[in-house]
Amino acid sequence: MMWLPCGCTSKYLFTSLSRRIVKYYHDFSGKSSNVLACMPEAASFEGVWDHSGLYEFSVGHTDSFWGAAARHRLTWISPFRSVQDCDLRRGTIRWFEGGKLNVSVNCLDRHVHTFPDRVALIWERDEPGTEVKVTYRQLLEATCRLGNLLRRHGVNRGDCVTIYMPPCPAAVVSMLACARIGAAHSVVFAGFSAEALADRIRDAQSRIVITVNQGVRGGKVTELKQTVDLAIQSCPSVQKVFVAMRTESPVVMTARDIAMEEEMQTEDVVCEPAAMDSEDVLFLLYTSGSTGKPKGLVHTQAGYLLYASLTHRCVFNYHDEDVFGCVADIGWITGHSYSVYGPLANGGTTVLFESTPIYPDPGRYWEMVQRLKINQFYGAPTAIRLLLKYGDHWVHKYDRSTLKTLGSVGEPINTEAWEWYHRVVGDGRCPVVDTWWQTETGGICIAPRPSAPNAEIVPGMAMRPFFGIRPVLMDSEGKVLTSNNTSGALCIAQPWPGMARTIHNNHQRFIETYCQPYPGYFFTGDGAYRSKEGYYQIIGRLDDVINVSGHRIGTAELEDVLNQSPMVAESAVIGYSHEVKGQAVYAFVVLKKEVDVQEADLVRQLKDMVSKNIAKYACPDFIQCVQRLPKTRSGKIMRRVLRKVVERDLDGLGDLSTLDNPAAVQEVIQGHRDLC
Ligand code: 6R9
Repeated sequence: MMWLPCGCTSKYLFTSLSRRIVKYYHDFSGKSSNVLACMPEAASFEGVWDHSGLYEFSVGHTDSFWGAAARHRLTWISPFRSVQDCDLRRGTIRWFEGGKLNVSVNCLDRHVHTFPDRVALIWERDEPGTEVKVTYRQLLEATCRLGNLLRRHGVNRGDCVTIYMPPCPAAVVSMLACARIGAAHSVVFAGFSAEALADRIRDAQSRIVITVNQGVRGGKVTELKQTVDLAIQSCPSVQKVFVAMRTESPVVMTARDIAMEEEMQTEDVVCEPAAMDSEDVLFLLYTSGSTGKPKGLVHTQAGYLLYASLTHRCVFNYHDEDVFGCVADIGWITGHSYSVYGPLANGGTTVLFESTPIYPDPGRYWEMVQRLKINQFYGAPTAIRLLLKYGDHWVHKYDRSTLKTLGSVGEPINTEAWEWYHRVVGDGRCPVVDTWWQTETGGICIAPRPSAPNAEIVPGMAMRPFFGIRPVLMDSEGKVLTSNNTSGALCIAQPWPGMARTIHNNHQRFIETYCQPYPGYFFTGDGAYRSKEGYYQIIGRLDDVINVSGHRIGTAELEDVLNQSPMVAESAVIGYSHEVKGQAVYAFVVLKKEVDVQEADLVRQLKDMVSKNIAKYACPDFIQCVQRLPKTRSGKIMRRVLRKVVERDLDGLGDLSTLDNPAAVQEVIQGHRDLC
């Protein structure tokens, strides 16, 4: 293969490329494969009669396609003048300019008019059987109350509110209340440390942070309010902390803190929605890149919402009154687009999952599917791999007959996990949709069935581009690869409404990361394979980003933390393939000369530092002390060599001629043998 992605070493991927291709056909909808089923507005497109026709139309007549979709799917305060004004070379992306709308009105008010008592949210709390249902009417009322409260505390249009909360209705209310009054939100995953939270609050310059007293997950309580207190010691911008109560445990409240639910009670249930421009900011979401600090990707109002809503409807074949179960945390883009914005824009019923796949036992997901009558289940391969180890009986115990579609996201799904998901969880009856996308793309870009319910599905492949998405593969010289059965760097050739607009406070970095590597194209950072049939399979990252259980971690970010230890002179971090997590972190550290420390103490201290500065999931599984790191003559660490050593592929070490210190490699090999 020409493109060997440096971040991706998963053995699963390479086996899946060469495996026997099995095709599955389903007719699960019971309806016809009428392409208009998920997109009635396409009736006005001349000459479109099937899925591929609609796809061709969407990429060839972009303005007509997205213009019709935007008029049909969104409720506008005033209509847009132009569909798009984009230039990928310059990194300027604008959709639906001149249009005004309010995202919370699109997610709430318009549904309250038609079905006020439909359940919008099912909060699946940590203890099974204690779920809480929230109707559209209730959600709108709470959103209005909080919108008014935020306004009363001086939050203005354009401000950015940081939300540090686990999945719960109060978190969704917080997101929608921001949208209601025109403030942007930045949801920070509640597993992040105080340091990581502080970095994000400072970057966003938030005056308000919203949190809960405590989090509850997997039977354990975490002190989230305390983490916020610690974080904001280094965040001078923060003036107020709103505290919602997840548990009954009181927390210390200072003059700066506001008891959120109590104060909301005194607010009006009507809150005038702000008339937002299509391109005003809806939210920032921080994600790791290959260099420097995490970047705050910016998503705007109309394009993002439209894209989240159409993908949710088509990719999962979501129908009115279905119960949609996305188990991602709202701190990630999957939670934003498919627990909150997509389903709510579609008037759907969406599950907010607070627990873990194995709490109180490995039957949790399927017991929940039975109890909540979930129709679409959307989860991560890492959880599937974990659960299949516990055996089929945990699945068989529960009735899963309501399931219609099974989704996968976050990382490549290996064949074994795919087969198990399909055969055991879905009883061989439900299509498995492997959905490829990113924080940057806003919504799903490649998935097996963008609309046609009977299309064939190849296991472990994301397969087909969604409407409006034109994927291309590039060779190492930056030329477009036109043939099939080839791999290359995955780019997208034309803008789409859901794509991120910029990096908060750093448009230059946006241009350098996404627009400059292949001028005129959006570079995804991933490598992909295109099969003989023209289907796409994602191989993994081409940059120094590690994907641990579907969470992105930059190697530079981790090295930065390790290098802060007074004992460490320098470090190099790589990802290696891991049976359950997909990838895991392996760190090499060079200690300072005078340091004398027991290895076990060192490892404990460094792991503590990573948990404190980033999050627990980012901790290295192995830390190896070395005298020196293999480097090129120009001083660059040869991570490729380190990766091969960890993968025990000593024959694949490749060209070592540029190596400055050949003895370093032998030493690394010996140390690795001793450690593992
Ligand atoms: C949605 C999300 C994005 C990165 C992406 C890629 C990996 C996501 C995938 C997948 C293979 C899939 N990724 N989905 N790899 N198959 N179906 O996960 O966003 O957290 O930004 O991560 O995740 O490497 O570039 P995000």
